[in-house]
Amino acid sequence: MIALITGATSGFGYASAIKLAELGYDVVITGRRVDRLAQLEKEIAERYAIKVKTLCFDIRDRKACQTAWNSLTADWQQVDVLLNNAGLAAGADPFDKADIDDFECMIDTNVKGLLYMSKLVVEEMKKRHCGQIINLSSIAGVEVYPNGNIYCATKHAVNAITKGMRMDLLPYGIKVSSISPGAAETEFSLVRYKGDEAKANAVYNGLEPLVAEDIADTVAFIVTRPAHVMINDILLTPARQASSMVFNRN
Ligand code: NDP
Ligand code: 8X3
Repeated sequence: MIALITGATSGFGYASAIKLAELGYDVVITGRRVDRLAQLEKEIAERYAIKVKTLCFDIRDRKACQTAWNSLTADWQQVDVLLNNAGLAAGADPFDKADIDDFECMIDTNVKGLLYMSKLVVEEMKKRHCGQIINLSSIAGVEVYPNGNIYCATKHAVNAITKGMRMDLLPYGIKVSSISPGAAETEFSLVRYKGDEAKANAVYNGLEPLVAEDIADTVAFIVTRPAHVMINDILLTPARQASSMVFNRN
């Protein structure tokens, strides 16, 4: 069994790669930070008797996705689980003040990158008439919140893509699921606020946020369902979060 995890250098992807290795999957781990890929490869190799392949590329670059995919041998291309996780929020500003470069970065990563990888992997899954795709959506794909504008739009797009894929890939026995987390403490907010630690930490003030392992556990739940069960979506929040905007902070 092989799992390909995009965005495995941090947060949900990193924890999910470890969890999938623990479940016995050989893992293909991807991201732009080569040092982090090496660190994860070492950590997995030390703990689990499975194989690891690292692919370092920018998912916004369609040719780079193709080149990375082509670098895998035919054996490694037999991916059973594709975790489309790489993504980000860039900025949290009102639409009129937000940076259009940030809009493009989010659309290119969260939507187009997910499509590039899915197209490559699906061709192989179709041949084998099986496979499972899990897309990282968000509570932001369910509810729009102020200053969330284009990030929310990308996650709404992920939900539409997930539903469309689920219908169109049904004849090929490919299951398509999504996971929609609320506030989870990873590098997400540090990236969103461009390194401003005070702003990033404030997101989780008075909450016990989700942690990456909560999402990894959700991934594990989805991939360990019996063959006749397809999880459509799992939305999970911290116990102190009831919607995108409703929190009960300490
Ligand atoms: P992190 O910032 O911790 O991890 C993001 C991962 O995405 C990194 O491995 C990063 O790798 C990768 N990535 C980002 N841009 C690119 C790119 N251009 N090319 C390749 N890889 C890229 O965040 P999370 O783990 O929290 O986020 C994972 C997913 O979950 C995202 O899609 C996010 O939108 C979603 N999500 C997060 C929530 C949260 O509160 N944390 C809640 C709901 C959804 P590298 O920088 O090495 O390229
Ligand atoms: C990340 C969670 O609420 O910041 O997708 O959009 S939120």
